[in-house]
Amino acid sequence: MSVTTAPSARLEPGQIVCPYCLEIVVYDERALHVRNEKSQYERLDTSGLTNPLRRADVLRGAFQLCRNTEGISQHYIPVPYLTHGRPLTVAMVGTSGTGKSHLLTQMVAEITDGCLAPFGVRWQSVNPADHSVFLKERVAPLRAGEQLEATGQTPFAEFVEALLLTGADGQVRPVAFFDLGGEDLVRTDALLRFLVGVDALVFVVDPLLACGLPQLDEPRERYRLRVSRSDPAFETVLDRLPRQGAYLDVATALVVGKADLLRFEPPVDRWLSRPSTAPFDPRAVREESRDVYAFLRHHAAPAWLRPFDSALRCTLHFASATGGQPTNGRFPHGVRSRRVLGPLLSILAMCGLLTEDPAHRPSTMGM
Ligand SMILES: Nc1nc2c(ncn2[C@@H]2O[C@H](COP(=O)(O)OP(=O)(O)OP(=O)(O)O)[C@@H](O)[C@H]2O)c(=O)[nH]1
Ligand SMILES: [Mg+2]
Ligand SMILES: [Zn+2]
Repeated sequence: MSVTTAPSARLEPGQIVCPYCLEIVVYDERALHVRNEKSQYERLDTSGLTNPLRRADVLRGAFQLCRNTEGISQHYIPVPYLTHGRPLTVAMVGTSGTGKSHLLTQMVAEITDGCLAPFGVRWQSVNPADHSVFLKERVAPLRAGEQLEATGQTPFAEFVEALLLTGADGQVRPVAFFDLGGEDLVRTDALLRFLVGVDALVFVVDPLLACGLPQLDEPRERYRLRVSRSDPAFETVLDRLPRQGAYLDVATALVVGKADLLRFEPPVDRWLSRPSTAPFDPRAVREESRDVYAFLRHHAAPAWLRPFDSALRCTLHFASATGGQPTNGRFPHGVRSRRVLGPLLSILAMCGLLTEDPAHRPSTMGM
């Protein structure tokens, strides 16, 4: 029985939920805008766009003004997000410093490196200008060994990157990633309203906060951290989301991040050294989920597993975004991610993007 219905459940063909205010939006050429060099939005008059190639190119970089501004500031949605099928929104969850931004950056970097191709998934950007900013400001510095800055607080929760993914069945879906700072994720006001319409969640467990293992004491002291019984961002987000009866019906991945810190610890060592191989293997995902579950049961307080206990569909993963610890804001030995694609593949599988035949889309997956 449904207690609260997610907005996407009420949609008719052609309708999309605004990723920001959750009102239903229909593509409307009279509300289009383009961004000028000063990053201001200007009205776009499409009546003169008679050349089909130029028209397609202009629309690819255009935005639609969302008509709803009740309790929320004026916002614009990229046109390709509205014109390529049902979007999939993904939010990173975890308290400040757990490694959400590094993990997301490496996931996107692997997608744009073509790592989803063996799984039958192709990509294109949703907005070419925003995508190139993401590559320039996040992917390139991180790959050059620079640590990314903490995500600051924001008055408006915007997705940081969005890609058009063509699934194995040939269907295109816009996939948008939200990456808020940990401090914003514990807010209970309108800023986090977008979470109510989110399709997938990636909960990032920081082993420095979750696991009392003695080999983590040295880095824990260096960062002045303490082992905690739970993550406040997990709690707030889980509390905010609508449920299907007792459970959240949102594709969920729980990731033990910074797994390089645990690389000598069985079974983490075994998983970290395994490359992700195509085709997608649900059995291997179940095995890894079981190992992560057992690992957290043994080394962390029970509340760290709450996302798994709360979600109908949840897989568990070990991943390292950087492959090692930073020193003075840099990764002196370079940055080498491990298994960052695993949680993303699992979410894409849960949302049907890895299945060639739509009739065989998985409705449930996980343990
Ligand atoms: N050892 C190790 N450190 C990591 C890894 N990923 C991130 N870090 C470090 O963890 C710290 C926080 O990383 P962020 O990605 O900024 O964390 P965040 O969750 O986005 O934090 P907020 O934006 O403040 O919410 C930084 O010092 C990173 O260098 C990893 O895979 N391994
Ligand atoms: Mg961040
Ligand atoms: Zn809106």
